[in-house]
Amino acid sequence: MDPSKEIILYHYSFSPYARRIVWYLNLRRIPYKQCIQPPTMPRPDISAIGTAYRRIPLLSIGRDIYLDTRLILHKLTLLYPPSPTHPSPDHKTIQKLLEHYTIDAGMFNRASALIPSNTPLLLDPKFTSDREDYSGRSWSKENVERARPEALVEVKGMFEFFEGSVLGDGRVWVLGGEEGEGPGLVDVEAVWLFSWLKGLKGALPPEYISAQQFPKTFKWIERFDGVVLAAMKRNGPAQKISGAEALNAVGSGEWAEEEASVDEMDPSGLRKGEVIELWPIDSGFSRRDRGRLVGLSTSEVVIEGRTEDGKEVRIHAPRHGFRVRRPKESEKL
Ligand SMILES: N[C@@H](CCC(=O)N[C@@H](CS)C(=O)NCC(=O)O)C(=O)O
Repeated sequence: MDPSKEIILYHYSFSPYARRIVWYLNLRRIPYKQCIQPPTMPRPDISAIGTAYRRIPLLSIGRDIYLDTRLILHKLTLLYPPSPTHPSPDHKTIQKLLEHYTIDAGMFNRASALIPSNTPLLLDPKFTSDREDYSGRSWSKENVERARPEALVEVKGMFEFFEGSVLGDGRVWVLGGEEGEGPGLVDVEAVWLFSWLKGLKGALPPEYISAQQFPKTFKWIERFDGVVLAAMKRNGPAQKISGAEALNAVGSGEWAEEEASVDEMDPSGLRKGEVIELWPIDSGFSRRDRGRLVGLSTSEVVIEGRTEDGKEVRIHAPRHGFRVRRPKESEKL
């Protein structure tokens, strides 16, 4: 790895979103370091590199900081095109549709509603009040239990869709292929919620959702988990670094990519160089990033930021799922 463009993943191990990135990096043999974060706020290592974003994971490459797994996966695919060193059997169209299905169509929210209400974390008021700030909804025991039946029905529908349609002809991976070829990004997009729920004790009632009813889907999850485990063994664990080390690497890093441009035709009317705010609109919306606009397109918004020790960074967010606007007059600093 070029030390000036070091990849650092900020995450905690039980985040299903972070696993999308961990798996992808390992399957494609892309070296990275990890800066482990606490499961709840505050996260001073992250604010130190210049962003108010609270969701996990987050990735820095040199002094570029990428928010949201959708943009992270997209950037990694661009920065590491398929090659013998970084193999990748990918299919953009299906991958994009699966990304919308698992994230935007609400499957993640349904899956997270299956975390059993007696899980130690859900009994910890520090955790539940943190997640209320993140999601804007109540995480009380009653609410968690009330949401469960409907979520179970939706999740069973997801199993049925995979068992009958996606994997219905007995294929090994979502796009077919041979077992030895390994899974692609498409499988990562498809499997992460299944794999999470399968490993989450008490999430799936066996009389309703199990390998008996969904043999192909369960086999595919096990196949995928096995390949990822083997890849992680082969690559060895990513080096863990402290927040101070991560801050130093970001501040002394190179730009991972050239400065983007601002689309003059963008209906927002925003112009390069003006101060704007950006924040996610589906969760983690109470915290906003503010900085000079550097890049704006249909796929991405980029602003300038500063690390806590004054080094310039660029913060990249996907356009989809984020709001971008001029700060209101009353809110200007
Ligand atoms: N759309 C985001 C969602 C990320 C997300 O919701 N991550 C969860 C962890 S799995 C999170 O940030 N939870 C609240 C927290 O950890 O503060 C992405 O694709 O990265």
